Amino acid sequence: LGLAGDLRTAFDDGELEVYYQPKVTLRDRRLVGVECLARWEHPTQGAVTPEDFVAVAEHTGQLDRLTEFVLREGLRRSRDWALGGHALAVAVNLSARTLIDPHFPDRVRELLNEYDVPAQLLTLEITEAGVLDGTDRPIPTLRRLRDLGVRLSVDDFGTGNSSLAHLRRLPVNEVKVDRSFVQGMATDPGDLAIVNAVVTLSQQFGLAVVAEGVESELTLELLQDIGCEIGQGFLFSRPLPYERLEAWFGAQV
Ligand code: G
Ligand code: G
Ligand code: NA
Ligand code: MN
Repeated sequence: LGLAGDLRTAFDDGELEVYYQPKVTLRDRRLVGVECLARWEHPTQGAVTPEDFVAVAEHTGQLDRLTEFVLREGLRRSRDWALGGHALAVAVNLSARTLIDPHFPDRVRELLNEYDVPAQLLTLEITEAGVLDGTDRPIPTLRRLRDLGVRLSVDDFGTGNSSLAHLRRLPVNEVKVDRSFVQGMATDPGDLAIVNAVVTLSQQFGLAVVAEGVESELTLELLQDIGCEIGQGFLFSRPLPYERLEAWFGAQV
């Protein structure tokens, strides 16, 4: 596959970039953090989707490099914001196989030290399917990350076949309700019921809940009625290059 070699060059030539999507309070749209999302603009093929290049990275031994690149970018921005007087929480997506890498927690600890960012400002997002793979293999890594003080979030929640009961046994801090349910909740009573159930139970377990894929004012109102506190979606902002994120944030205050 041509993309494999191209990805190697992409790292060296700066074709990879990180975009930042705001997470906001649903009550007053205050910025509470950003999700880091990798982007690759291929010189001839144009934008390659993250699904595609994450798969290429996994199959060509470049996954650690990709993850470290995104972590470094996010931590650098977080540190810069702290120097400017604001704490910026950053969230980075992990692949399932990173969760079974016994060296990963040490790498995270080293990077937090290098960038001098408090662990509490870093959230690692793991998909429900990745963390609940039917085995307990990811749990030691999750525990070690938690012991560092890093926050853990279960992404795309509701799409896997794990139960809310299983969620309670995981050492995680946050649940992100999958955007398919959030997008459907204004028109489909079943989706509304699912979002309601996930939000209510997560709160009873002491977990933060983020609704992803908030695209309309009506959805926002429904989420407020349910008591969901944090959201992310095109209604607030698309993922943005760092300079535009700063402008977006500047316009808020
Ligand atoms: O940004 P976008 O919606 O196109 O992202 C598509 C998918 O790619 C999402 O599921 C997102 O979590 C994933 N993704 C984006 N950046 C990264 C990354 O740096 N690492 C991993 N593993 N997945 C990522
Ligand atoms: O799987 P994950 O949650 O990491 O996916 C993140 C992706 O979701 C990003 O690539 C982002 O572009 C996309 N996304 C974020 N907000 C919205 C939204 O409101 N609507 C849609 N359709 N996609 C969104
Ligand atoms: Na994510
Ligand atoms: Mn998601």
